Amino acid sequence: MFTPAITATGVYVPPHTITNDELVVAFNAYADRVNAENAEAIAAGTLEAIPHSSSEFILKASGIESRYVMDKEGVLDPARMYPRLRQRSDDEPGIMAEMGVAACKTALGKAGRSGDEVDLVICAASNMERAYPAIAVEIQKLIGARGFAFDMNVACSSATFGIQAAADMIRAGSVRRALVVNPEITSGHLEWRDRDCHFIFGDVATATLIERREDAAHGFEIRSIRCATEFSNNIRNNNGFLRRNRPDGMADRRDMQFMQEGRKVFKEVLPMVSAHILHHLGDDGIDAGALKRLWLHQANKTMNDFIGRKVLGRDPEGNEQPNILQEFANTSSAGSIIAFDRFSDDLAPGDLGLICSFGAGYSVGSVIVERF
Ligand code: CO8
Repeated sequence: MFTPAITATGVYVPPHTITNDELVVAFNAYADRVNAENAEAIAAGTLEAIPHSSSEFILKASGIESRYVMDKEGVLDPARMYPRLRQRSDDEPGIMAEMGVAACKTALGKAGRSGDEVDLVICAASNMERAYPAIAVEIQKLIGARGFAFDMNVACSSATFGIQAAADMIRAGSVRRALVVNPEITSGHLEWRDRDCHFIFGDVATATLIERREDAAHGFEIRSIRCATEFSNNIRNNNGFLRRNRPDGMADRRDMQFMQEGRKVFKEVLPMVSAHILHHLGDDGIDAGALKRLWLHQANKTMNDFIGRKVLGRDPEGNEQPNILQEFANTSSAGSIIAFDRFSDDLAPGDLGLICSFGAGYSVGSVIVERF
């Protein structure tokens, strides 16, 4: 048996930023336009007018100030409200692979490794741009990796579940060096025309390099990993390969994009995640007070404040539980890895930390790491 370790991470940041104010201007223009088109029905009381969104609400309800996107113009066009992403030919790298490769190259560069030293690539994300061939196999080819590659989807928990799969294979000796890649184009499956959620998500790609501890001079030893799932319809997207078989075929249906019961998610996921982390720590004989850092999933600031308080038994201080959601919004599986990437260099050998992601499924994954 070998000991797996995270030896580097990489983050690819998309080229465009959308602030809350820009988003709200576009949404309100869309709402005014639809309301004007339906003025008669609204006046007759057969249709409800779409209310305006507000930057104040977004910041207060979520802590989000801006988000990165692969295309800004299409998202902010009130007549469109989704990204304009060029259709690539089958001979060009796909957009997810391209974002993922950029994150992989950063991670490999930090660790002083080359692509041909990698023998497993897992592309773990909340949506894939095509059914097959796997995005991971395309990334494997583009970085010149050996071995094998596959895709997996556990929504927001994809990164930690991917780390578990890779770490277990490294532990068992079936692979030596793995990249877990999380290219998230959430702008493609967010419903930008829905006031309740139009502000939640952003695009990004992250990559996590996992090696045998003995192969690296420094990094974070993976002490243990715990994953759990419990079925819920409260975060759901019904799009899929059976779409054209439905009675209304390719109709513009709300349930073909991200849907959630935000309040219920809040209420149900918070106790599930806090209990999950505390059980994981308890099983490993680690006192929460020994944790130097919590790198949590980045969905909502109030949610993270609550989990931090529940786990540590007090308000987190300084950078104990860093948030990046104010800059990136919710980037689904990538959020906790961005936080880890940005806020882990200062930890000293022997320091313990915990990466935790949670979301649709429901799903929750936690990784206890120790700096060396
Ligand atoms: N502007 C102004 N007012 C608004 C807006 C808006 N944009 N939106 C809602 N309001 C109003 C509502 O109408 C409501 O008014 P009233 O009280 O009169 O009914 C009031 O504001 C309060 O609304 P809410 O109760 O909905 O507001 P909350 O305080 O609950 O905040 C949140 C909403 C931010 C969505 C919050 O509930 C939340 O963060 N919930 C948890 C979210 C979460 O963690 N989800 C996880 C999903 S991520 C995941 O698993 C990955 C899925 C795959 C990725 C998909 C990518 C697209």
